[in-house]
Amino acid sequence: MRLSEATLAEAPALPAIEYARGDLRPGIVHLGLGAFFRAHGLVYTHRALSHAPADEAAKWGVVGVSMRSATMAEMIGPQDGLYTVHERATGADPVVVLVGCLLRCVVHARAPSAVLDLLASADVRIVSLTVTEKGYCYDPASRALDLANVDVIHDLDPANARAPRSAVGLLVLALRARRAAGVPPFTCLSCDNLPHNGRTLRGLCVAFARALEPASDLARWIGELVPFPCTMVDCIVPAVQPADVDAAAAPDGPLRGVRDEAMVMCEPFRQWAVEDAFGPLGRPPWELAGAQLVADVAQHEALKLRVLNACHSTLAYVGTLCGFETIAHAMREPALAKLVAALVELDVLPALEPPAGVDVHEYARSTFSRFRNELLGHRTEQIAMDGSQKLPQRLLATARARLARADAEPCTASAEPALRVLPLAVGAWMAHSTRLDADGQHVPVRDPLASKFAAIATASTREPRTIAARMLALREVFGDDALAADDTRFARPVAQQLAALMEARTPERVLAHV
Ligand code: CS2
Repeated sequence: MRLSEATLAEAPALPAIEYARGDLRPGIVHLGLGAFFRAHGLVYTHRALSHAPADEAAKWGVVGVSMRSATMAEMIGPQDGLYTVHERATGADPVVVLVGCLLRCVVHARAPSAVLDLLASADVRIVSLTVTEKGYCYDPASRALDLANVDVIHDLDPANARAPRSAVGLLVLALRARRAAGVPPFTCLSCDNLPHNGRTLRGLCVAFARALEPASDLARWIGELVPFPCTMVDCIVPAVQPADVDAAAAPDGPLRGVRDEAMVMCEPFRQWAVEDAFGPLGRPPWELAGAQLVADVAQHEALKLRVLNACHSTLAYVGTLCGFETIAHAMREPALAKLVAALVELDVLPALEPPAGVDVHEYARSTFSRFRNELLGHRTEQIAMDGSQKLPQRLLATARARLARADAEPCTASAEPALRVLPLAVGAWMAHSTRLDADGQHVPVRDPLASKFAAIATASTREPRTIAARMLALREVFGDDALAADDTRFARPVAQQLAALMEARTPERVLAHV
């Protein structure tokens, strides 16, 4: 039996939905309806509506938008927008959440003008995004709009004003239409793992508007009057495998014979720190679901990106080179558990200002405990994806902060190197990105810079210092400030780690090096 409105009554295992789905209006449009938002933002919204007065709840139905792929729409359409979230943790009973606030999922690439018209509707109060780092069409090092990006070029062409491809182009063209129609602007809510994600998104939209209409005041209007709150999002959400869907639908599975093709699996933990700056159109009462509405998310965000995400990426690259397929498997290896603990204690925390009242050592312990959740099967290769877009905020920001602090405190300079573990993490990313298989072919990586990695990997020389120098020369990742040129404290230690990892050749010897 497939999950749908019609079968709900016959699905006793599923929890009841506490609000009237039929009354929901599309108050939120979400761009990038992937597993993460289904497990995170939609669960917060679902739980908030479950506790809100009926008239308030009715304002906050959600329409999901897949920018290109039809997969999500094909999964969620026959289910009338219904899907389940399966929270799993080692040693805990599984918890199933039936989410009812998703109204439908549309495929933007199939009907961009219909999505533009939807965003122009006065019902729409918030447009949220999880389009992943590469979906912002920016330079990862500077976070400036990439005007050479093919989708940006396409969307700036007036002939394509009704068919934007990029999220930034869609937002600006929709805001322009609302302004022309006298409809107040929606709030743009980034829920991606970017530093200062709201400010970054505002800067991208202003830059796009300035390029679109250099002579008008559209860019000023967007910069001054459109709300772009920052958020910090946290929940570990592995990709769902077909076997997970089968197991959940089994007669003795958590859905007792009901099949949910759009299910997501995640850990029980989730955190959402949201800058409470939404303008007159308001927001759902997410605090009723445990979200933290704060004045400034910067320290929450820095802690999460530089502790949790930095350790995730380190385990992804070092763990893959050591032959571990999942984060939990990697964390079972004492040397790797010690490695990430040392990264946090020696490199990250000395250069981090944590949120007031947060015990950063407990935060790290809790993070590592979450990583050990064997029931998630969170694959190292999934996290290794798009490293060029992730490294700047996860590892390089810590390198810059640590070296700046060392420069500011020369009198306390110790004999120990300023960066103790971080060069190995960056070297492992370089080794993972430029691997060759037994036939001397570049091992493909999923990254916007994959072709550049392949060119570096297959160039005439495999001399580690040359590979390191060419990777460090990637301005999109390392920018053009002093970091990549800091030979003594950064470039040379990274190259030395890369050389050791390349020399190791086998997972066992990589582990021995770590
Ligand atoms: C992961 C994140 O895939 C990745 O890059 O590090 O998706 C991570 O699982 C989340 O940020 C956890 O909140």
